Amino acid sequence: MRTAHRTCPICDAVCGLRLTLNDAGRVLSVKGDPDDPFSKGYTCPKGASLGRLDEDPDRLRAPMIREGSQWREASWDEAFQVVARGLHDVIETHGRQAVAAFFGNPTFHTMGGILYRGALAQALGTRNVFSASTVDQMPKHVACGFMLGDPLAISVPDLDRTDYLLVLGANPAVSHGSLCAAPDFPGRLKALRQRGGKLVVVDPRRTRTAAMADEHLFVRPGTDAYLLFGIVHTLLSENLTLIDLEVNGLEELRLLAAEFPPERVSGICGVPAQDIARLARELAAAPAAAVYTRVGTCTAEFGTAVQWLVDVINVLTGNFDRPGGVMFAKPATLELGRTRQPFVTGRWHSRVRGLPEVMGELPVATLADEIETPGEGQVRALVMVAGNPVLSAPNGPRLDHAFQDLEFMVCVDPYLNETTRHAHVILPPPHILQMPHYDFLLLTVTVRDYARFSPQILPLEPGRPSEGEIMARLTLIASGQGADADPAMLDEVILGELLGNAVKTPGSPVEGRDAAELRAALRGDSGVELMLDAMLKLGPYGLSLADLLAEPHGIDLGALRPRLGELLCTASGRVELAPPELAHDVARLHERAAEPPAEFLLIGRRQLRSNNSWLHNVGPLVGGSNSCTLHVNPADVARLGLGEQAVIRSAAGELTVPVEPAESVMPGVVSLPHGWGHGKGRQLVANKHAGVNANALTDETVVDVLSGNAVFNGVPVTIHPR
Ligand SMILES: Nc1nc2c(c(=O)[nH]1)N[C@H]1C(S)=C(S)[C@@H](COP(=O)(O)OP(=O)(O)OC[C@H]3O[C@@H](n4cnc5c(=O)[nH]c(N)nc54)[C@H](O)[C@@H]3O)O[C@H]1N2
Ligand SMILES: Nc1nc2c(c(=O)[nH]1)N[C@H]1C(S)=C(S)[C@@H](COP(=O)(O)OP(=O)(O)OC[C@H]3O[C@@H](n4cnc5c(=O)[nH]c(N)nc54)[C@H](O)[C@@H]3O)O[C@H]1N2
Ligand code: SF4
Ligand SMILES: [Mo]
Repeated sequence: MRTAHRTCPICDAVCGLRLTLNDAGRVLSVKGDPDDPFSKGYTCPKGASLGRLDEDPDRLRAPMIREGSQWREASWDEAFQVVARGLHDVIETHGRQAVAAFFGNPTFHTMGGILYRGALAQALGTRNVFSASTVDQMPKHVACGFMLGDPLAISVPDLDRTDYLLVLGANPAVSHGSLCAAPDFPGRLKALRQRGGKLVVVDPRRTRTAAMADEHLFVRPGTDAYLLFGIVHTLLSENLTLIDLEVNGLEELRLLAAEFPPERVSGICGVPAQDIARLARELAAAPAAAVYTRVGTCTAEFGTAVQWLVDVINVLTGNFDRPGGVMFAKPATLELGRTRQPFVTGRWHSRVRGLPEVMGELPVATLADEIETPGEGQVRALVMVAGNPVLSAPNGPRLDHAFQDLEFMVCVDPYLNETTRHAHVILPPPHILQMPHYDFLLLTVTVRDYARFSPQILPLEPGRPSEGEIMARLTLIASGQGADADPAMLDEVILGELLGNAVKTPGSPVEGRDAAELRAALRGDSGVELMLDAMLKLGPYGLSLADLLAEPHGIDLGALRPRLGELLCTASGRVELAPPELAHDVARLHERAAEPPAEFLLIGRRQLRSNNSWLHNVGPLVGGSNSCTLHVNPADVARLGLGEQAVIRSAAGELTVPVEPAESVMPGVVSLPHGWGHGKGRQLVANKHAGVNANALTDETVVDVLSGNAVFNGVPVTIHPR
């Protein structure tokens, strides 16, 4: 028996785990790590199942090659040869734009995924880069980009010190938080109330988070921007603002908000006018308050407008970049990707629908168009890393169909599932316990500054590449260096660039030093660890990998401190309250307000034991409350005469679903969880609990215009008895 420690890689909460293993390396138990200064022993049913998940017999052990409908295991050398040939043939015949890449959500939860994603996309040399960002948080980036100049400057609510938290479109009691890393989010919410603070939840469902709150308000799906404008209107018209930052655009904002008094927006969003005005007054009066919003409003038609107005309110009430309000984490690693160039979108456009590029990528909502539409630049090959868009992207069934037409597809994925079944080659990453772990992304959105590294717990089998090596070899193939090129070569290029830039950067801790000497001093057992060591040494705390190894439970770097001055990089040097792009988008709000509302609106729902599409193959995590049912308000069940099943139709498709009457969902709204619709892959347990694909109903032709983000909430549907 031995004990090992590791950060859970599944969701954004970064919980520390304590595992016991037997001598053969089998996991006997998984508990929260009580010595982790950030998560303090907290864990959830998914973290506790990490051993079961990792030992899943359906996890692929060797690369898989498909010939026609036949799959066979192959050696790594053969698999990379086939990838090299497949990509080469498409690039030779059709050029580099004919190759697309998709990076799914787990890419951002592994070291290999995050560290090589940029290099792989660059080596492919295509503009057809897609990621889970445009089915998730792209509106947040766009709003931060226009307001602060930096799309990565994402603030988090200062959960442990706030006196008033307004949550819209997030259910952290179930999701455990998103773009806000706060282990034991539910406990932190309880603590807020225990210290006399107030929690208000705005959601079309009475969620678990709403049940913990002082107050819950139903809002009509997709209308939060109106509600928030009503709050802004009240703050400005009642002179409740307390702006303590240099801002621009206050007068433009005042003009825009003048059109949205609470009395008007109330009829659109369904929240009583007096409640809207009261929320504004309470936010202004609280000693410290924060407004927090996530997936429920990002994946909606006015996603970017909502993210903007949330931060406008945080600024107007004097709660931006201050303790108890919303603040910015200061991660231990060098902050990459901060170019300090003015934020722009639309540097290129998608070929078929002309949708603007945002942060170097195009919207997933148009991937099927790019594959199906003939012409110069048609996508004919796909490199898919850690994604299952057949279940997770809008109109997934259309993608399911489109993938059949690809001349070549390679997936980096542990499973043969609904998406990877279309691949010609699947390259499986190692077991989770064979991977070292550091949360480059999530540690930039923590509610306390914190760092923790988890070394690999079990060794790799001889000849088995790490996820980083798989990504490096794909990158080398994409750049034309062939299937046999040494991944260490790429690591040296990346490290050389990192250090080379740092020694030339004024103010860097290594300014003027010799890059080769710095390289020689790096320590780590693999490329990803060397990169981590470098980024820690270039980071603001002067830490190293050795320092993190010496503290296996993680290091608390303290409560968040104000740091907007370091991040703000708008051309004006001020926080932009009414950036022209966002002000312009307000016209869309006026247009939509004039349209008659749909009879039913579909929204999503996350389930405690799920994580998007990929945990349904673990026995203890499926069944019972974790089933794919349509929540319908009992009044609507009675009015429509629904029985056990209903037929639900949208502009995109139709499904027959089991009905679960639920008081928690507001009348006129129905809720279906995503990530289900299994049955076509090799996942025995998931196939027995198949459910239906919610994204057969979501419409890929509708996006949040500024960000290109998919719309999963507020989808007009009709419901019929079956
Ligand atoms: N209707 C609706 N649709 C939604 C949402 C919604 O709320 N409603 N939410 C959206 C959101 S927020 C997101 S983030 C997306 C997620 O959508 P995707 O990014 O497509 O992610 P998943 O569906 O979770 O699929 C993850 C894939 O990664 C594989 N995988 C798991 N671990 C690893 C690993 O360590 N390495 C590699 N290489 N692969 C791994 C899994 O087997 C699976 O195939 O779904 C979106 N889709
Ligand atoms: N258990 C579990 N945890 C997860 C995941 C999972 O699949 N399962 N996925 C992970 C991922 S990838 C992410 S991005 C995060 C997301 O984490 P959260 O952002 O907390 O996502 P949800 O739990 O989907 O909460 C969204 C809420 O928005 C509500 N909503 C829907 N439409 C609207 C609207 O128009 N207005 C308002 N105000 N509310 C609306 C929904 O009812 C729901 O309660 O969760 C992560 N954690
Ligand atoms: S809350 Fe998230 S990070 Fe924590 S144990 Fe559960 S799945 Fe893992
Ligand atoms: Mo997500």
